[in-house]
Amino acid sequence: MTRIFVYGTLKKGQPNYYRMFDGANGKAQFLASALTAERYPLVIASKHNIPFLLNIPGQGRRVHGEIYEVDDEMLRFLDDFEGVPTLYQRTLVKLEVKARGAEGEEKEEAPGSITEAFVYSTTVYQPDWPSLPHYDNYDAYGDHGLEYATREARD
Ligand code: PCA
Repeated sequence: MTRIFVYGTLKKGQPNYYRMFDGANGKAQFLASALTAERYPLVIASKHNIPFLLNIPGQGRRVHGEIYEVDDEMLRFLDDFEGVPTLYQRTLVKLEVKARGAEGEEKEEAPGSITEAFVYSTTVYQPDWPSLPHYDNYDAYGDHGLEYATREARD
């Protein structure tokens, strides 16, 4: 089992959430909501309006998201879906737990505690991306108006 922190389209209510709960892809279980211990630029970029957490700690804002525990099958599915290692790289990130789910009974998921999980971040980006607007809580349907192009909608 592996813990991943999702901050983009995989969060609850976002366009790719259902993929984590499609049994054909493996298993996922919600552990806790959390935010990054450090600041990172979270930008919406590319012609598909994809959210990217740029791996530049200390710039941007602390980013809110959700921690899930996934099995090896789901981890392989997500790595493939997120285009690891070209589009994103899966890196470890330090997190501050906000609230845990009913299942998150381990001590390390207590609110306020610092924990660690994998995140899909990137060091592969266009020179202007760091100066795009920085978000702290991605919402594909937010008033930024940058509509996310689902995988199926891309040409
Ligand atoms: N999917 C991953 C990375 C960005 C995205 O849209 C996530 O939600 O964390």
